[in-house]
Amino acid sequence: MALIRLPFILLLQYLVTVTGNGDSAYHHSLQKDKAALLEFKRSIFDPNSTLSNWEEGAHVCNFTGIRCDKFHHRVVQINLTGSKLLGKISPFISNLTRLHYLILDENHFFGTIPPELSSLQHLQTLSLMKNNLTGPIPDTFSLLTNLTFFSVRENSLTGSLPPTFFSNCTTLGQLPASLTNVTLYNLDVEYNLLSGELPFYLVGKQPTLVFLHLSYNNMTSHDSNTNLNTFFRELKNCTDLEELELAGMGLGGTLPSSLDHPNLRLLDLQENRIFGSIPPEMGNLSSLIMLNLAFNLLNGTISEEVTSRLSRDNTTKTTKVHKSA
Ligand SMILES: *[C@@H]1O[C@H](CO)[C@@H](O)[C@H](O)[C@H]1NC(C)=O
Ligand SMILES: *[C@@H]1O[C@H](CO)[C@@H](O)[C@H](O)[C@H]1NC(C)=O
Ligand SMILES: *[C@@H]1O[C@H](CO)[C@@H](O)[C@H](O)[C@H]1NC(C)=O
Ligand SMILES: *[C@@H]1O[C@H](CO)[C@@H](O)[C@H](O)[C@H]1NC(C)=O
Ligand SMILES: *[C@@H]1O[C@H](CO)[C@@H](O)[C@H](O)[C@H]1NC(C)=O
Ligand SMILES: *[C@@H]1O[C@H](CO)[C@@H](O)[C@H](O)[C@H]1NC(C)=O
Ligand SMILES: *[C@@H]1O[C@H](CO)[C@@H](O)[C@H](O)[C@H]1NC(C)=O
Ligand SMILES: *[C@@H]1O[C@H](CO)[C@@H](O)[C@H](O)[C@H]1NC(C)=O
Ligand SMILES: *[C@@H]1O[C@H](CO)[C@@H](O)[C@H](O)[C@H]1NC(C)=O
Ligand SMILES: *[C@@H]1O[C@H](CO)[C@@H](O)[C@H](O)[C@H]1NC(C)=O
Ligand SMILES: *[C@@H]1O[C@H](CO)[C@@H](O)[C@H](O)[C@H]1NC(C)=O
Ligand SMILES: CC(=O)N[C@H]1CO[C@H](CO)[C@@H](O)[C@@H]1O
Repeated sequence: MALIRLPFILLLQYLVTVTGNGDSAYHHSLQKDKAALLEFKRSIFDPNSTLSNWEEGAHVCNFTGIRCDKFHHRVVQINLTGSKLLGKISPFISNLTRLHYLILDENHFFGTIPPELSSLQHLQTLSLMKNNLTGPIPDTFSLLTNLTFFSVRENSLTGSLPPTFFSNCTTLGQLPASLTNVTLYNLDVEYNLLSGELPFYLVGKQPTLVFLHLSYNNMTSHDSNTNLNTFFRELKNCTDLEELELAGMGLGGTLPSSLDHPNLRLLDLQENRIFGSIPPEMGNLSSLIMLNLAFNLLNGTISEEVTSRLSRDNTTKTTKVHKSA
């Protein structure tokens, strides 16, 4: 009998062991998420006690600003918008490997963006707007292939947009099919100190862009700030584009003669050094409701095609077009 029973007992043991491991694996991961959040908390000053329930004794899925998946296995969201937090963003956040949303808008985070965040493979939204962050956007962010929403507007970031940003395919020669599905639709880096050339390489590879906001940085156009056509040519691939903001950068060049974005509603090019005339083809932008070309070096007149298109909406600003003698 003993000989017959033995395999059965072994089998039972095996099943118990496997099940036990599964549960404790999740428990272990959630404990790691919690430890990372407590570490994150240690590096910030929290004058409004927003994080007062972030304690060893509490359940991590009950922490203010935190959301777990429905099974309470892992933390998937951090949203601490407008919480008056002051401090550095701890690299320990990168241990929350199931995170989908990281939103720290409207706080007083300073220091650099930890490059370690690039290990958050599931990240879809990364929003750090209205803080005091400095330094570059880490090169390694090209690894965040599931990102759809990226905003760092209103910080003090420097450097240029990394050439491989969101499109780690330079080594493959051509765009792999999987990457054409990368659905980055919002890229907003406005009001920083970013320099370098307008990211023409990026827009060609991100056909899903809907909002592209680059205004008030220190970028230049192609050929030592004389050629806007390279950028606009690559931008043609972004057929879903609705908003393009490139204001306040002293960009040099002429307006492209053809702009074919059927959904473009907003085009803000004010405060640049764009010269030449305004092509009548601008009137073909059938969805355009806001065009701002103020404070440039444009001459000539705005054709009727353009004005009639835009007169539907009184927020349109095509004013201050310099007329040469
Ligand atoms: C900060 O705390 C005060 C009083 O406790 C509260 O009235 C206020 O809404 C809090 N502000 C934020 C941003 O949480
Ligand atoms: C979360 O907090 C509520 C009360 O605030 C409590 O009823 C619930 O059991 C807590 N959840 C966990 C998982 O601890
Ligand atoms: C994040 O929190 C803010 C303030 O509570 C809220 O307005 C916003 O909708 C939240 N964002 C997401 C994606 O849940
Ligand atoms: C950024 O830092 C400056 C100076 O340190 C401070 O005056 C300003 O209030 C800070 N802004 C934010 C959004 O924290
Ligand atoms: C990325 O997103 C796709 C589509 O939503 C999903 O199938 C895939 O599992 C995601 N990858 C990661 C690492 O989250
Ligand atoms: C591109 O991805 C490969 C592996 O997927 C990685 O080894 C390499 O470092 C990435 N390159 C950049 C610039 O992120
Ligand atoms: C890319 O999108 C196409 C069509 O939307 C879909 O058939 C395909 O499975 C997607 N590929 C990946 C890797 O998600
Ligand atoms: C833009 O799209 C065209 C045609 O779809 C394609 O040939 C070209 O390679 C794309 N540009 C980039 C930079 O991917
Ligand atoms: C802007 O960029 C130019 C070179 O393109 C550089 O000389 C200048 O210092 C930059 N200004 C700032 C404020 O970064
Ligand atoms: C506009 O300026 C260009 C040179 O920048 C000149 O060639 C052209 O004749 C001017 N057009 C008008 C209408 O003044
Ligand atoms: C624009 O039009 C709206 C309603 O059509 C009106 O309420 C608003 O006062 C107008 N603004 C200006 C600047 O004329
Ligand atoms: C387990 C693990 O990944 N721990 C890492 C958490 O994040 C810190 C800071 O990046 C790393 O030093 C740990 O190795």
